[in-house]
Amino acid sequence: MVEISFVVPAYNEGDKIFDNITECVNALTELNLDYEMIVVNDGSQDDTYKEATRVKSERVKVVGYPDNRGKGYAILHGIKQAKGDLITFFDADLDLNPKQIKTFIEYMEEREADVVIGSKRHPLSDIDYPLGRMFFSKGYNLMLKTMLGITLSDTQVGLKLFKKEVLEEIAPMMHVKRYAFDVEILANASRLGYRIVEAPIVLNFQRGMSWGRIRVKDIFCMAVDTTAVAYRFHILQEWSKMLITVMATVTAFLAIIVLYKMMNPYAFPLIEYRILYTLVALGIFGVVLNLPYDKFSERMN
Ligand SMILES: Nc1nc2c(ncn2[C@@H]2O[C@H](COP(=O)(O)OP(=O)(O)OP(=O)(O)O)[C@@H](O)[C@H]2O)c(=O)[nH]1
Ligand SMILES: [Mg+2]
Repeated sequence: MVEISFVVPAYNEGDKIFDNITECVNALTELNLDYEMIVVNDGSQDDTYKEATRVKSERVKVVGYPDNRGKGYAILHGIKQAKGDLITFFDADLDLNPKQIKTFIEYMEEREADVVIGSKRHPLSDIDYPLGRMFFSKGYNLMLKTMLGITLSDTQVGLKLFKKEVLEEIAPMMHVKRYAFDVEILANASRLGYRIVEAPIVLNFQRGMSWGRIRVKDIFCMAVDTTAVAYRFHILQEWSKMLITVMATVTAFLAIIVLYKMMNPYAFPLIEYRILYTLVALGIFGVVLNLPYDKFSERMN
């Protein structure tokens, strides 16, 4: 049994992956950790897989599959093969120095945490990160607070440490495989009563362009995926299917009355248009809230 497994998702990281894994191996050896590293090639179109396998270390295992399925899917794939008592998600671009895991392990022990996540907003963090991204991250965090009641200051940092049993319980429940993966894991961990603690990080943004690899489409998909997570957490749990069916039926019935009244102005003289419109609008609102956002987001992914 190894002490700690590093799961490293990698997508089109061919130009850096050899150097980055080598740097990781050196850093973790220096820390004297009993570790394994599972690099998951997430259907890269470049030579990520070939470059990663150039690293000759019995502690490094490179796995993968042909099609790109998203960071979350890659991590779940890696977790299945992990043998450590602790499991770390670690981004391959090395925005974060792997040695920081030492602080995370200390935080886990000292604060009796089940999960330790890095936070750009921790008072002890040292951040070199584009302003636009910082702004976006703050906005996203506000969205999480409103929609999911998540009070963590930052869910998106590419270094997270979990006790194995947390992931054993949560991994089979995961729906999101791409954009809101971290949020879904943390929301589940918190719902199940696991203790999540935030740790400081030193972050050096490595991607040249100020927005890194994030595109407008990614921001849109992230909002959809996050809505899907919130949908599963609140609406799905609180509203029964029967209520949705009744609401849709009543709304359809009222809409028919409105149409009928439009064609026959003297029909139902006691029922006012105002009331009918309000009820139909409320009904539509209720039905829209209950649309299967999770199916939609799965298809987008
Ligand atoms: N963008 C992206 N990254 C993936 C994917 N699958 C795995 N990854 C890996 O997930 C990690 C995080 O992805 P990044 O593109 O760095 O995401 P980010 O850190 O939010 O964005 P940047 O600031 O541009 O680095 C990296 O190790 C990627 O190689 C994928 O489908 N898309
Ligand atoms: Mg990155």
